[in-house]
Amino acid sequence: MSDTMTDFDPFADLSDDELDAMIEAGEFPGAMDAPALCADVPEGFRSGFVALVGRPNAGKSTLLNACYGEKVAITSPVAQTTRRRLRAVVNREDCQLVIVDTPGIHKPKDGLGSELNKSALGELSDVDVIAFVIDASAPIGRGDAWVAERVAAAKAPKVLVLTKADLASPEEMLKQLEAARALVEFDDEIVVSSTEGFNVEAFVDVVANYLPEGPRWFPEGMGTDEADEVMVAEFVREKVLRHTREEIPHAVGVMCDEFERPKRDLLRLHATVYVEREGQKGIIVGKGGEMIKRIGVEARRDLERMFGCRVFLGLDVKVKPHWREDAREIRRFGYAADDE
Ligand SMILES: Nc1nc2c(ncn2[C@@H]2O[C@H](COP(=O)(O)OP(=O)(O)OP(=O)(O)O)[C@@H](O)[C@H]2O)c(=O)[nH]1
Ligand SMILES: [Mg+2]
Repeated sequence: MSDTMTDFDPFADLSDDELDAMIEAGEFPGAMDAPALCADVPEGFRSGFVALVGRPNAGKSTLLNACYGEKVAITSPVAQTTRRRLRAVVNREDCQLVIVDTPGIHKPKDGLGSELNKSALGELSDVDVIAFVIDASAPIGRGDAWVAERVAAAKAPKVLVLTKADLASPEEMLKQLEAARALVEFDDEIVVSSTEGFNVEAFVDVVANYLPEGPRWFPEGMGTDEADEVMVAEFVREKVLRHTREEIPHAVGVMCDEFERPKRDLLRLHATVYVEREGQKGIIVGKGGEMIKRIGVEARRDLERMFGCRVFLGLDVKVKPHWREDAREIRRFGYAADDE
């Protein structure tokens, strides 16, 4: 029997009469509880959900991308880059991980910040394994301790992931490991560098050890749970984060308001970049529109790679005062925790 899900039919050996008899006797399982189509996996196969949690900027989304093998989560040096939970299905021969990237957990300063925290903390009780991601190159401080308190209260096994190993010396790493071990009682630990590809596969293996044995729940081509329109908005927002600083990255919200495929190999997209003040709009538009043009070119490049076709991307910049304090606006942008 093959180990792919596509040609596995658990009822193939039954005659029509036998199938009818099963249905009459109520023994024929429904679609949801049928032996999973992907049940034909090697013995000892493990599968389940793994949450990446940690302080903002720890390197969670970069680790998700490294495991997935393609960029699906946006990343930047700005804290609170991730505003929505993102699930990506990572397939290996002996396991299937649904890796859940979460917003950095922090002391919230506004309505948006509270939603981001809620979204991340909500995952702690919903997953099979918690990977607590800590930056090896930044001192462990109150921020990590705050996350640690929440992680400690969760029941799932906990794996310490010390990342950005390429930025720390072996001595610094050892000190950091010691400090991290004091935060929570971990079941396991691993040092990785997502940008260098160091120990990424080892991370997958370590985490998989703590997953229950089970089938491949999702088809291998499953990808992520994010809608295409959201991906467009997020990739545009990433470019804004990478080219602006101080308060601007935090004041930006992006919405994709047009997603059309006039031809098979062409996408016509439009997104609006919202900021809170006129001055911020001026910076994002830039002198003679230079900045917004650059944002558009870079976002288009990523989107063409992701969707595998040509992309026309139109962008507008608009002002929406105080949207970060407005629960309705936060929800409209898709940044509300219970909206996910
Ligand atoms: N040198 C190095 N840089 C890394 C590594 N992992 C992440 N980074 C960088 O660290 C910054 C933050 O990474 P993200 O993955 O966006 O961090 P995050 O934890 O998802 O942050 P939030 O979404 O804000 O919570 C980015 O500039 C990354 O390029 C690594 O292993 N090595
Ligand atoms: Mg992130």
